[in-house]
Amino acid sequence: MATVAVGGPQAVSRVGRFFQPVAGRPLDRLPENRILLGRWQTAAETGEELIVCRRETTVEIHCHGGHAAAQVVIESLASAGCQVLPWQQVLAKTGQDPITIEATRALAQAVTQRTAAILLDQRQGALRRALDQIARCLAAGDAATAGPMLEQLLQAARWGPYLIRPFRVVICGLPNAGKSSLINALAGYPRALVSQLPGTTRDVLTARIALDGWGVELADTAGLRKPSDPIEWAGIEQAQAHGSYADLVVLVFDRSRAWSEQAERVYRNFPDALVTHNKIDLPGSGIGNRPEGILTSALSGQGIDRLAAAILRRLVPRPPGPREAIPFTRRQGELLAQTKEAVEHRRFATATDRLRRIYAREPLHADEHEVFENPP
Ligand SMILES: Nc1nc2c(ncn2[C@@H]2O[C@H](COP(=O)(O)OP(=O)(O)OP(=O)(O)O)[C@@H](O)[C@H]2O)c(=O)[nH]1
Ligand SMILES: [Mg+2]
Repeated sequence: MATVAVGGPQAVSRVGRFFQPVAGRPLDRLPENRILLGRWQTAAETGEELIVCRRETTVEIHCHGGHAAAQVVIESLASAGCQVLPWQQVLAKTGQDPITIEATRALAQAVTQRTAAILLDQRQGALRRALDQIARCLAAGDAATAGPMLEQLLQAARWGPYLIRPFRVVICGLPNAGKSSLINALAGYPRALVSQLPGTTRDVLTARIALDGWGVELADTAGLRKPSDPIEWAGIEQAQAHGSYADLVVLVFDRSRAWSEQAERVYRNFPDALVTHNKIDLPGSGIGNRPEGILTSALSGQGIDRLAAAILRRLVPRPPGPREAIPFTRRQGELLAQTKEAVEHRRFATATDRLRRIYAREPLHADEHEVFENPP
């Protein structure tokens, strides 16, 4: 669904030029706050069926969510003299407090239902309540209580970016270890190209999954070896570049092959990686001096649940509790850090000012509502 809101004294008459209610009577004679079915009639065509609802000051048009369908409605209204504004801009002018505005904006980008629920909690006051408590401590000059509360909020702020973008997990390893197969097994559908020829994956392919309600993007990479083929080499460089911006690297080794010097080198290159030994359905070549790791078979599905659980534990070691306060924009995080620093220096007036900026209803600067940034 797409929703187009039309506001202003002419809203009903402008919408009425195009909206043909099935009820037959014109829009301005139909009651407010009722869902009205009709068609969007332009000079060029009888458009699609849609729903209109008259409110006291606005008219809402709910149409098909496809870009083209919404565009027809928007363009016809523009041709009738309406000014087209993106919803973010409209939202900023509603006079709501900054957290509500930021949460509404972020909700449109929530990656999963779980992260949407967390953002909804913030919109409904979880963050505001925590800030209120801190503000009361600051008013009483109680740095001993305010300090740890601020610290806790700053810790929680690390989840903020992942409410609107997935965690990035890069799967690396030697050629033919089963990286692409493992991605397919984790995703539950064949996303990545699998073949018995080493060096099959050349570009970085990604698959989006959800682990316990957190968005996770799995990036498949070319096997890490020095090949003669320049195209493959480009893929490997990409893999390494990907590894450096990943939230987690999963290293995949072939358990049916002996632990080699090459494997050891790859392992040493990624000291923080989660290690997986794959192909456990095949006769193993012994444990050898292999590092510890999760045992999987992408083919039989053995150990895939354990791998998924291990990835989740590494990404979200302590999930936020129900209705926990989570700062979710960079602006909030920065202001909290400034508040904490001011508290540490016992500058309570500055601390109060910085804290207030996070959620004060009236913007301190005229353009403050315009400069909200999403998390990095
Ligand atoms: N027996 C067995 N075979 C597997 C397993 N995982 C992958 N394979 C096979 O190993 C071969 C290589 O698998 P891929 O998933 O393409 O391996 P890769 O690491 O992505 O390979 P490159 O992209 O070439 O680096 C394919 O023939 C797979 O079917 C497994 O757990 N058990
Ligand atoms: Mg592959």
